[in-house]
Amino acid sequence: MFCFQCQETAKGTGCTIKGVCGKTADVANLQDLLLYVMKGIAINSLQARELGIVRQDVDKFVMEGLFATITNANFDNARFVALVREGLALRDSLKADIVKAGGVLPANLHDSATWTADSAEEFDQKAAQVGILATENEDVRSLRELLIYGLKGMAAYAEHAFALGYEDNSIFAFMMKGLAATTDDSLSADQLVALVLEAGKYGVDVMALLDKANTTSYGNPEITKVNIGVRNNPAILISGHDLRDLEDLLKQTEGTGVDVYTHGEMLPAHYYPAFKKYAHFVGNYGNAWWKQDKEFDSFNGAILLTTNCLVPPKDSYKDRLFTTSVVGYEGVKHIPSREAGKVKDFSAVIELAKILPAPTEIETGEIVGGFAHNQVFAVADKVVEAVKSGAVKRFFVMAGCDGRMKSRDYYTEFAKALPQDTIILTAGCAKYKYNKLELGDIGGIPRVLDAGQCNDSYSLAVIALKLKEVFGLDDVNQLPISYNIAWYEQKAVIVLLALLYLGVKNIHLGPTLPGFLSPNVAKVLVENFGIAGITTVDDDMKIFMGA
Ligand code: SF4
Ligand code: SF3
Repeated sequence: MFCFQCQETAKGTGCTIKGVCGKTADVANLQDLLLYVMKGIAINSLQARELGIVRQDVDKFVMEGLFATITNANFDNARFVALVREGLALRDSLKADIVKAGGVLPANLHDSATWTADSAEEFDQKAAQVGILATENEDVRSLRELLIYGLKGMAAYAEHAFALGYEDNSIFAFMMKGLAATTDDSLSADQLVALVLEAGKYGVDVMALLDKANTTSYGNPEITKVNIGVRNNPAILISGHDLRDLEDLLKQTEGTGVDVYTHGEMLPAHYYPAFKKYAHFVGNYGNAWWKQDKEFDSFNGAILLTTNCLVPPKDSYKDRLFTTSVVGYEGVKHIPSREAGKVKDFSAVIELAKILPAPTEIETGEIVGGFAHNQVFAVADKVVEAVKSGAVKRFFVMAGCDGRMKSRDYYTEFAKALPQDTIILTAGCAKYKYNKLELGDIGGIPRVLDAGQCNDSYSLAVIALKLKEVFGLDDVNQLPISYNIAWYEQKAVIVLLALLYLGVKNIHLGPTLPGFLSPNVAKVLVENFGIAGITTVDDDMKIFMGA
């Protein structure tokens, strides 16, 4: 195996024996093979699209397949074997459609579009030849992988929008174009860089689509105090990013005596008006994903993982854990997908929850959030006035991911060290590094404004663009906003590419720069966009505050 897609990759260069995340070599290899098969599908899909053939089943397969290979989403060997088989069959039926429509399949089709097999042994053999290291030139490899990771993040957000009935053919078409491009040896490094930046455009589009899907379905997030204590009822803990799953679960638990709590990235669900009406939607339990090995233990009840980040479960709670959608783990019960027009059936989760004890309290109090674009615009006058009067000197966008590494304590210390006249704008699970600190407020504006999940980083960009307009500036970089972003997995990659597309410069990325950036590709990002890493809190503070 070789995988270097996340921030915790071994030695900062690549996991080669087993993933730091717990992914086995078998699963890593099958994920590589699935990606290879999807590249072949993409090549055929581009030709089919030219003939006017757009197959939703194919687009959906690629979207879900990309999502399934995201860090901490799926560790289930058998699931990937099945997906590879399904992918090969879909690819061949797409080819048949092309021929039926009068198209001629090119004689020199890439191997990914022609290779076929059926047995797990053949899959293993092929997987060993088509991984990341099969691309020998390190800069081409770096750019191809950067593009693929952007596509994975894009696919994740597209999937959430899709679950709510929102889709955009141009986003699917770009996924196919991007995947196919990673098989094209004739592309120059400059052409690959252009594709990576184009991914940023579709990153903006997909986050805008998801924002529309979420706010149309559930209303605009509003300022909300979220309880972090517990009640004395049996309960279900729901984690991940899928709001549709939450909606189905809340409806099915109503009146059953089972409470529902959020964990990790599901916390922002409390900010939506549509979910506030459920009296049994009690609060948020615990912190970011990587603390689940302890927090799932003390929660005592049933747990539902709707998306990443799943950590290989401990035996102490494995029997109480359920996965759904693209998430999977061998030996953990899986809730099947929703049939068209129906709700997902969570009765197995609910029935188990009923016979389990109530959660053990691990903290008490409240956290405040709900500052997505609409809510911030509602208090825009106050914000603008605070900037004009000098009460607010600078905003710090500290969105992104949390993770296990001790070096991430930097973000807690950075938040504490920020001058009192600064405000943190956050989104994603990165917030857990400072959202329980008492950082106070400035004239009633909290010093930590949480816009929501990682995909709601879009909201932060919308807010920045609005401020640019209000202050009559030509360039978003003239605003008193600094970007100190934490990353872990591939959704953060598409958020980063989206920010670059919107023209944001001088983003600091930590706790370490991606291992998949070759020195030359890193140089391109530094020279063109001012991307930088982090150093110490003191030194970085001087840079950010212009001292
Ligand atoms: Fe390693 Fe991260 Fe890949 Fe897991 S996802 S195998 S930790 S690089
Ligand atoms: Fe967190 Fe996985 Fe990235 Fe959605 S839950 S931000 S790490």
